[in-house]
Amino acid sequence: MADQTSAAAADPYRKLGKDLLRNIHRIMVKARVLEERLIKMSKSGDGYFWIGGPGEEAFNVSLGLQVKKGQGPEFDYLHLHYRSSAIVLGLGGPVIDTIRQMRCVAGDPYSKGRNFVNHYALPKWNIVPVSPTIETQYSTAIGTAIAQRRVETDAITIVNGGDGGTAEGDFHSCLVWSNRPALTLPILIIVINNDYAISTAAQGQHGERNISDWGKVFDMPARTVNGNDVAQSYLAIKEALAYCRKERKPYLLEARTSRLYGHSSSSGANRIAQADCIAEFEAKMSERGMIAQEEIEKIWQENLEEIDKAHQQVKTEPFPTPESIWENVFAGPLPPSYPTKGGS
Ligand SMILES: Cc1ncc(C[n+]2csc(CCOP(=O)(O)OP(=O)(O)O)c2C)c(N)n1
Repeated sequence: MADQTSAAAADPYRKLGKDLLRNIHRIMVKARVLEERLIKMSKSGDGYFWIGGPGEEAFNVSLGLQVKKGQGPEFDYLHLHYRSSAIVLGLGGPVIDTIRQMRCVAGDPYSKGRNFVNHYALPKWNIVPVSPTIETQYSTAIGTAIAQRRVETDAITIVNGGDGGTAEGDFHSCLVWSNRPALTLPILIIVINNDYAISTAAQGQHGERNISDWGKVFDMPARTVNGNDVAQSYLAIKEALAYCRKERKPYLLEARTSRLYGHSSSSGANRIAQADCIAEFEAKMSERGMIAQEEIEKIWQENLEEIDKAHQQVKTEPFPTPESIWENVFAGPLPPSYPTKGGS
């Protein structure tokens, strides 16, 4: 009996508690329903290219909920990649704005209808523009982290990206710059390892056993976790954030996840038989009596209705005008001397 009681007390799911877990679950479902709608839009011609994060919800929602969100160096900076919708929903971002970016309407607040879907940019929450060029976010992260060393704050810089991209120099620049003893940087360096870079399998690239092993070179804290597991993800993120906030040093966190619809619409975006973090989470919550089957079904239904409504709304919204291409760019309109179509 005593053993059973101590086992229950040690259970990370019980430690996190029913209210938090139910909140995480609701946002994970929202993220999945949103991504599946985006895929449908891409396939039905109601949007264009799709790339996103189905399979990363357990880790990403757990992260989004723990960010210190706001604008300026006293808040966390986010240098994200294109599979981060569940992080933004975890922060409280509305689903309709991602649908706006998918349909490329003028009201898309992240790029005014000009960028790929899931390419967020949001000054009010320090979300630095997501780049389709992979891995550059690990370089820009250095800049905001240096700024955060110059002010009295516990805020940090958070960067995420994929396993394939770690072959590029930007990831290693981030490790080098954040570990200089003269000015260590408060960066949570995240790598989401889904085993593939488009169609290149991990064995085709990685000689290191774990990507987190790169941390050994710098004698920095580093860990690999099961990113499909909510409790493991949430607690690992909590520990890593606390370390970076207090020590003003970097932490390398690798999360192993699924990639449930393949790389992008370019590879078909069809469902793949891999571990599904939401199904696994629902089973764990049910086993512990934290949620009933009817409630689970209701949450899926409510989210479907919310997405439907948002999608219908976005279909009524205008596309950007051709002239607006010159808005929000560093360069002004073309000089009069520039040869235009049919001109000299
Ligand atoms: C600098 C650069 N090189 C190549 C590409 C083409 N590209 C787009 S996504 C991708 C794979 C990235 O794989 P990974 O880093 O594992 O992230 P995942 O897509 O699996 O999340 C590549 C090579 C690119 N966008 N940018």
